Amino acid sequence: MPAKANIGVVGLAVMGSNLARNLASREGNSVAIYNRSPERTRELTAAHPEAGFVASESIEDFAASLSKPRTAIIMVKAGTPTDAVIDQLVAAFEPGDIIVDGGNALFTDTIRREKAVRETGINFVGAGISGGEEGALHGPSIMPGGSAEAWETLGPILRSIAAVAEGEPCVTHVGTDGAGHFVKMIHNGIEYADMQLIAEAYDLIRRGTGKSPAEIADVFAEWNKGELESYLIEITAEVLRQVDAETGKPLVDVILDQAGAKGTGAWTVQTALDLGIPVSGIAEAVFARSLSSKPDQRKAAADLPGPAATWKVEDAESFIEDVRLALYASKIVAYSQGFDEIVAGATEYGWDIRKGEIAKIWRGGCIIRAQFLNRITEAYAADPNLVALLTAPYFRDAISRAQDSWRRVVVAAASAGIPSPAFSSSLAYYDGLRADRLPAALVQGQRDFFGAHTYRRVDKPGVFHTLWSEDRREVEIEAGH
Ligand code: NBP
Repeated sequence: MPAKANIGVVGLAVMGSNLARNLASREGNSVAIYNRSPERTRELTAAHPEAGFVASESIEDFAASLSKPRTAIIMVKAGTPTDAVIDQLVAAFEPGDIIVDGGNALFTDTIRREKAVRETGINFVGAGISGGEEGALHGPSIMPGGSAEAWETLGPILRSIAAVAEGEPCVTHVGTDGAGHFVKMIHNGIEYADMQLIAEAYDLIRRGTGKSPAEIADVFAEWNKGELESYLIEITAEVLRQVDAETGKPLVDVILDQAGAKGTGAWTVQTALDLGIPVSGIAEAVFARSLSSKPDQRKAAADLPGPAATWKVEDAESFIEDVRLALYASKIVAYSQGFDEIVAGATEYGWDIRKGEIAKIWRGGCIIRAQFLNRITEAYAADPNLVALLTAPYFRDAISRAQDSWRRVVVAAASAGIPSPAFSSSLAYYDGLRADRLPAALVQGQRDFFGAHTYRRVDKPGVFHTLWSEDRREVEIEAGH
């Protein structure tokens, strides 16, 4: 009888295989593996004898190959495949065992699954895992939810495989049931915004200065040495430098300009709408991908009038610096909005999420890893109840430095007819937030006019309705407190 494994992986496509290899490479782990189609299991075992996998071709054998409490990470396609595997594991496992879903589940599915599995006495943990296939192999950022009891067993295992940033593993117990997948969803939403902002910056620089993609790659490489330092800025330089082997053109000019999406950005926005949280930067990023992927509409609209395409800035160097600052300010807005959604989700679902810890575990392994996450951790350490991230002293200063540039860039883009939905919506959000008075007063008036929705007054407490069509008197509906 071979020695039992302390951890198992179910689902051996790219993510599961890499995660299993990562687990096997860490001191003290013995890894059991199982996949629905046994060919994948055999291939992985044969390709990586050094991993010493304990391979099974039935879920029963897989369960029997694990030491107790049995702990298995599911890495299958999100949705019904995940439910199917959970059902199989629940049948094969015992109370006290731990089932981890490491796929990209919708957090409400995780809440539902956790509740159902808990009733059997088995622990269920929804764990967001970010970093793509490279991260899974070398060290992802991991966002586990679930019970404190499950975390006791799982914590050391996940710490052993997570990315390390400044000496600390990029994993923390985020909160109960769906908290981990919720935070992973927000991570992805911020990732959408970050990518769109970078794309807008590239587009404006290219059209405004006439620089080539390779020259703009140098600009991004330079930016990556400063406050914008991040994985996405780094890879942007690499993508822009790439030349297409077939045509000799910059690869970015050969790639069809229709961006795909797998849904986590849309989930972030849908959830934000339910929670009433404005995440306009993220929403514009999701919509920009949708717009790009409407070739028929784009073709039909291609001859609609707009400014001539001959726009060039006078001073390329100062424009590029303006774009850099506009990008930084808009990025602060995207993170601030993302953290607002985390706070609202935590309140709605009863999670005790430590915001500073979330920023910390995003510093390594994941797609949005960035130098400035340290500033977010510091901001929440200084004031755990910070009402809006962008009002923290560091970010307030950064936006003060950036705002003139930000406005110039948005004006230039609008005048030149270049779409910059994420830059401009972030600026509008910023101006909305800091406004002394908003035209929401007029909206309330309209609502009261057609729907008797009432309004409150600036000069006295209470709830009021105006008798618009009769004698235009105001009546008090409820006494103020
Ligand atoms: P896929 O999402 O492509 O799923 C393929 C795996 O699901 C295979 O192991 C397949 O088994 C299994 N599977 C399916 Br499909 N239906 C099944 C069923 N009814 N019962 C049992 N197994 C079933 O794999 P992936 O790209 O490695 O991603 C795995 C998870 O990680 C997903 O939830 C994904 O969203 C998430 N994720 C992916 C990335 C990424 O960069 N790819 C990043 C972060 C998270 P088979 O071999 O028998 O068909």
